[in-house]
Amino acid sequence: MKTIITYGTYDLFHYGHVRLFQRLKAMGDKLIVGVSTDEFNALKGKAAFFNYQQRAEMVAACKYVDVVIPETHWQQKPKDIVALDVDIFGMGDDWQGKFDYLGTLCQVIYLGRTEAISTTEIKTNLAMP
Ligand code: C2G
Repeated sequence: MKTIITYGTYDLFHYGHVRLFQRLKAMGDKLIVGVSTDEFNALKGKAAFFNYQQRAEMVAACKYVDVVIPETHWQQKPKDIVALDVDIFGMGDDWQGKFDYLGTLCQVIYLGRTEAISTTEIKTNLAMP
């Protein structure tokens, strides 16, 4: 059983997130997704449109996702990796290099972001007159 983990806010859940989950799940058997709580989002300087429960519900409904856990602080990743017996930690490559320190605990990979879609772009486009 190969277990993969990733973390994020996933506000205005979109196909860029889905394609990340699709590629991560294809690397193993079980995909765990840490969804940032509203409190942690505030620490990240992000204000999500949907609250944690709503974002977690949408991520959990994705067919590539097996388990959803709350992401409450930056330092939980090593504990999660050990406690959940994670083999691969994966993120989009806007995080390239930022989590290499986890390489002592599991394989660390960064996947190409899906072009031309982001929560910020959605919000900007919707706000345009
Ligand atoms: N992503 C992607 N393609 C996009 C948009 C996002 O692959 N077009 C990926 C990002 O690279 C990230 C994940 O989707 O791996 C979630 O992105 P966000 O919801 O923006 O999460 P972020 O603010 O990057 O928080 O501890 C890690 C943080 O919680 C990550």
